[in-house]
Amino acid sequence: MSENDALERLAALELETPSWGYGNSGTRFHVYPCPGAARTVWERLDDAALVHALTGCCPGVALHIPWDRVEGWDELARYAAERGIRIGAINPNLFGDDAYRLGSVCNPDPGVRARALEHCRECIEIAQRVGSTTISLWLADGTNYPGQDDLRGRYERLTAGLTELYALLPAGMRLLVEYKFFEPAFYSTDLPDWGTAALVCRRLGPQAQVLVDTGHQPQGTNVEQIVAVLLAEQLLGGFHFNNRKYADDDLIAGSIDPFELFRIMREVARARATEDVAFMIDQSHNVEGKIDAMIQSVANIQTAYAKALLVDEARLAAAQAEGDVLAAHRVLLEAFETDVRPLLARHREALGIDPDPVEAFRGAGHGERLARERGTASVESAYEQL
Ligand code: RM4
Ligand code: MN
Ligand code: MN
Repeated sequence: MSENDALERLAALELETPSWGYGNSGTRFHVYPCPGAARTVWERLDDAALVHALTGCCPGVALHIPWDRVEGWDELARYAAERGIRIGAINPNLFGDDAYRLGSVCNPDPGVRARALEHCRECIEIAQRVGSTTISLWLADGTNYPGQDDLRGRYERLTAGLTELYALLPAGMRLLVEYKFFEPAFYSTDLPDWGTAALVCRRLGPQAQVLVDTGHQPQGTNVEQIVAVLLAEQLLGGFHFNNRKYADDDLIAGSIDPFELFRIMREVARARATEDVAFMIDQSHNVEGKIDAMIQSVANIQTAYAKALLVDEARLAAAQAEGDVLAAHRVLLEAFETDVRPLLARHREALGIDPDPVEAFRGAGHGERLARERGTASVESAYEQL
């Protein structure tokens, strides 16, 4: 692809950042408060707007309900618009309530299941109020011990609950179904993998699609192959980008394994899928800064995508057809090894932003300013945050 075509495709890539990535978060061991971290949803929107201003490609911010609940949704949507951003995916929270000890939509108690559905209904209403067309659903449902509950019974409750939820979706609204193979449940998870998520989405209908969180796969999983198959089946609804080393670590995207991110973005580039897929970041930074780490993630995803766009498709197809295994592999490596910094600098120049948005954030002293304005919040418990 020519540089100009690559620039055009790059300009079409929009990434949504998560409100929960801007507040204090930690592990179950401790939360180290970050000076200047956002304390309210309004401040989280301010930070998302700053990320957009510095990167030029993050106009959406995802909300988690009830973490981001406000009285006036119209006011919140207006507040976002005034800062040049919009509210993106609405994430129902079906794990942060005592009632959900044994699950939400798969709970053996019909009363708890009804409560979970009512929360989802409210989230759909919120989405409509703030002009969002995406509900992003992750269930923490599962069991910890063999025999704790009936696996088939739970699957029936899952499909019945999501069928009810699907029926509530207005036209034009999508339900993204996220899977994760373990945690918080350690024996079985009700939506453990892409296959189960895809089966459920097929059952529900075209408004339901799978969400691939890059940190939610067992070690060694070929994530790009999952992406390729879901794209082929028109079942890929979106991504939650982050990186992991061991589990659902939520580290900076592309920090541990940039080659994997490149391979994933290559499938996206090959399918020309940037319009139909929601590209979202799902990270929470515990020991690094919040905003610069988010910007670094955005830059890493753009870098991976730019490299993916440079794959010489004609030479690759020829090598594959000839069965020249090494030549085909080397075509991919050639793109991965290309220095795309000049290309990204051109892209950012055209937008009128700094070619290094992380340095721009740091050089302008935003971190120090926010620490002065907001101080350092005291955080009582990790459990109250994420
Ligand atoms: C989960 C999952 C969800 C996210 C929560 C906070 O592991 O990734 O997408 O909303 O964490
Ligand atoms: Mn996620
Ligand atoms: Mn996760």
